[in-house]
Amino acid sequence: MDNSGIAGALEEYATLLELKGENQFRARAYSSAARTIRSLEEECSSLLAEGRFTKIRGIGESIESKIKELCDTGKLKALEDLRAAIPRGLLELIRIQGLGPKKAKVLWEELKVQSIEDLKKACQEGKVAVLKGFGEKTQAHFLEGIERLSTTHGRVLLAYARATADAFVARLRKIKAAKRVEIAGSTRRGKESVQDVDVLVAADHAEPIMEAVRKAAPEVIATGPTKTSIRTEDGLQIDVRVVKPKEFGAAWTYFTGSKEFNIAIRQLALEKGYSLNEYTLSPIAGGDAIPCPTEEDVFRALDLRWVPPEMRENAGEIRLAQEDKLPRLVEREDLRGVLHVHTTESDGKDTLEKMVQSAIDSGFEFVGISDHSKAAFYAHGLDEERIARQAEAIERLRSKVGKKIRIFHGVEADILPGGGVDLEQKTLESLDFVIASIHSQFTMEKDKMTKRVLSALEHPCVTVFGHPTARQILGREGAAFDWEKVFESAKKNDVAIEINGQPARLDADWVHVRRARSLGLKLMANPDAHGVDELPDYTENAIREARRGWATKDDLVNTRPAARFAKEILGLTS
Ligand code: DGT
Ligand code: CA
Ligand code: ZN
Repeated sequence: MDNSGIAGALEEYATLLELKGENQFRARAYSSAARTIRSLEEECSSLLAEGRFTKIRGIGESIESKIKELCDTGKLKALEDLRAAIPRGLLELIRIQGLGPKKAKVLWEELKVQSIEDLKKACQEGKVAVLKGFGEKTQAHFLEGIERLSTTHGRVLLAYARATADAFVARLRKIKAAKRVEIAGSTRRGKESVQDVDVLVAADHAEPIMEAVRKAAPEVIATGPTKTSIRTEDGLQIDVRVVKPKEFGAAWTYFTGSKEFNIAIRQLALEKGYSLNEYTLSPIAGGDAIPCPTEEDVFRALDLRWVPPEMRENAGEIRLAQEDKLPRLVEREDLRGVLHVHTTESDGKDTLEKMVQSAIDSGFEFVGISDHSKAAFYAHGLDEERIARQAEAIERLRSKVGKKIRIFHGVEADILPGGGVDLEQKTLESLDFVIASIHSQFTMEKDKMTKRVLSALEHPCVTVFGHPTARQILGREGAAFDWEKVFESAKKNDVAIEINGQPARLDADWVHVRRARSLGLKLMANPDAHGVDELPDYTENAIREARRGWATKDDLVNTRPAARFAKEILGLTS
């Protein structure tokens, strides 16, 4: 048995020991031995043969004898005994976030829970909440965790992957041997959900990087001379590869993908007499590989303009790069302001004053406040009277902030299931803008849903169609309606299509952004922030999705200066 097989067996043994309720230190000794073995340069068998094993820290005689058994026979009796004694389902259970071996053991003993199905049932019957040390909150978390496992197949939201990836990359950048550390893969392309994070390192010597990566991780999935895969505390897989500095550009292009993009440019390379693989670009006729320390080196050799990662989907961008006709994608700095900001009046976490201050801190010239309307009762939505009072509060704040920022007062009104928008006409007319969004009955039949949406877009007060698909990434499918009819109506009625930056929304999605843009519709990137911590990040998310949809500065209406925005988009006279 090779090292990775041995490490895997020891890891499983450690988990099963814990599930059995063995001394924690004993269990930990096995999982730490597993980690050590994964990082070994030599095979266990040769270390054993030369009697050098016990010199390795953390591996005592009893662990050594188990390693020997695995090496010699490919099996471990003690492990097989444990497997027979402990239900397999418990190993599944601990894949749920926040559910470790200790809790799994209690669930098994107290409630006879042996599988995820059992746990789900026990939670639904409220049996978990009453267990000592569990409680309502834990029970709810378990249900959420089960839901996630079953619907996401291990994918996570981009924003979540990015946060983990950024922190990890910042750590690696501190290593002296690392000349360059960058994120690649779907995370770099800004895909809405991510399976695993790919990180690329340029270094002359890989080993110090690999060692640091192994040490940084609570779990090493696999490790070799130039590639190590780890799992972070929150369950995300990160693949780290080390390449030589002169290979970095070719490797970064390759591991950024997408796969479809790679296949297309490899074909292009062939036509130009090159072979392009993971690490190198070399002439087919023979001779040395062309050094490609940067991506530009690769693109230049192929007579291509450098393609922004968000566009690399082989969806027409390569032709544009050949013809030097790539759109100049919008950037965060192009934005002059955002609408769609909630406050504590409805379901926001921060006050009006704080949210406006956050917009000022983000460097915006204008901000639009839009709390929920009354139909969103679960979000403490505002009725006509409360909106009038909010108008007074905003007026007071305006005189306080003066020229620092222009504050628009709007609302995020529900598109009612029967058509039309929530709130009386008079109230809607009194506001600077109205975002119309679907917040209920998402699964209406297509014809009905189309009518419902059109009725809102035709309303004279509606300025923006908020999170149009109403999807929840990795959760709920988008609403079904006739997009072409909806786009036609948005154009006719001069309604902007929102690109909502909430991590689970990114809505409109890039496919519909591209279509809207090609039809010449107005687009608007909004954070849909419910707190000051969300405003900057969610704005970035919206911009990234806009870029995936090829949007330029001119496509987004909130790149206009405040006065022009007020006049041209909101129709305000002063
Ligand atoms: P993910 O992880 O499913 O969210 O998506 P990616 O795009 O990160 O995919 P991943 O991690 O499997 O691979 C990273 C990149 O490596 C991918 O974007 C392109 C490249 N790649 C992977 N497999 C292949 C392949 O079979 N052919 C080619 N040409 N490139 C590949
Ligand atoms: Ca990946
Ligand atoms: Zn909403």
